[in-house]
Amino acid sequence: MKESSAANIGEGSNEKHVNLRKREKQSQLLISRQKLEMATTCSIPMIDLHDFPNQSSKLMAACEEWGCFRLLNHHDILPSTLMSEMNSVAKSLFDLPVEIKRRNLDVVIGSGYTAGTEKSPLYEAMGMYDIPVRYDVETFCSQLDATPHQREIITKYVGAVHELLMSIAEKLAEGFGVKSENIGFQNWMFQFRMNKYHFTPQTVGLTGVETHTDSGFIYIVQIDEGVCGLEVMDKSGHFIPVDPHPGTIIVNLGDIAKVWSNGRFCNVKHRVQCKEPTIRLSIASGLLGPREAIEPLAELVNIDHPCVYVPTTYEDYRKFRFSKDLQAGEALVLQQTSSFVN
Ligand SMILES: O=C(O)CCC(=O)C(=O)O
Repeated sequence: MKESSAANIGEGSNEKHVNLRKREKQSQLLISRQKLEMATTCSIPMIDLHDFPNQSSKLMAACEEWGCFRLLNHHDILPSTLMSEMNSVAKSLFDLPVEIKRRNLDVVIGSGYTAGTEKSPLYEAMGMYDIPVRYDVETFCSQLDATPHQREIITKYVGAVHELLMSIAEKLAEGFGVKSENIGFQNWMFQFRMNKYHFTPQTVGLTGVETHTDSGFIYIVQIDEGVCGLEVMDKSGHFIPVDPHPGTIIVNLGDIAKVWSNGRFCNVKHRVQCKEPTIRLSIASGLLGPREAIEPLAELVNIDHPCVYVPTTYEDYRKFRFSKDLQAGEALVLQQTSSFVN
């Protein structure tokens, strides 16, 4: 009796195991097919926000293979009118006298107003770091003498883009079978940055921003509707242009996404090249990481996949990367656990 019931239990669990393996195989096959499709079309993947959970495996494949994608159907959260209004506000804020723009002070190195550095002479930027804890929209607007209309647009935009980042982060957690409520993305640090590239006929062919990875988790980049220039590096080391595509927005994964996913996600290398003799604007908003230590998701660490990175806080990692002047993800190699260091 005991034996037979043990045998029945064994049969049932065996069947479950076979089904599980079958499903795992099917989803691996699907991801491989999607990776192949992406590699052969030579353009970054497109993810439709309206088509979840159907697009979940496509999203995960995009994050593993490219570390970036175009997002479609995000307008319920971030309407296109708000995006173009924000673009106009950014344009007019960059037109302010430099002594006003300089009031946008750094919270950490490089987070506030910056213009024409030795490495990036064509680049100018303004931003808020760790909103709303260490730099809030009100302070930013007051320092820049923003009009009531500009304040309204910036406030709405920052709120919408944060909501969109939450929605993407949630889908990434779900893709790993993890409940996003347990992660607390809401409390993660959040940054907003407006970029201006002073491109002229003389600068065509030059670099606007050097090859780099983003240090945080995920970034939404609104690129100038009419001006090309952004390029992302594919797995083979070639730069692929990411030109404006109406109705879409770019999402990039940074170094913290690679840590969080225990090395599975790609922290995309990217740069901005001057391709047209025209001023170019972009607006980047990033979910950076938790205030406490970040380490690989426990669900992704097991005997076959040991923990790749030592725990660190986002800010310590950011400082470390900056102090070593390793801006293209190389600093992450120095954060690997002893089992990964040669
Ligand atoms: O301007 C762009 O298109 C991209 C900006 C960028 O590289 C960044 O925000 O990290």
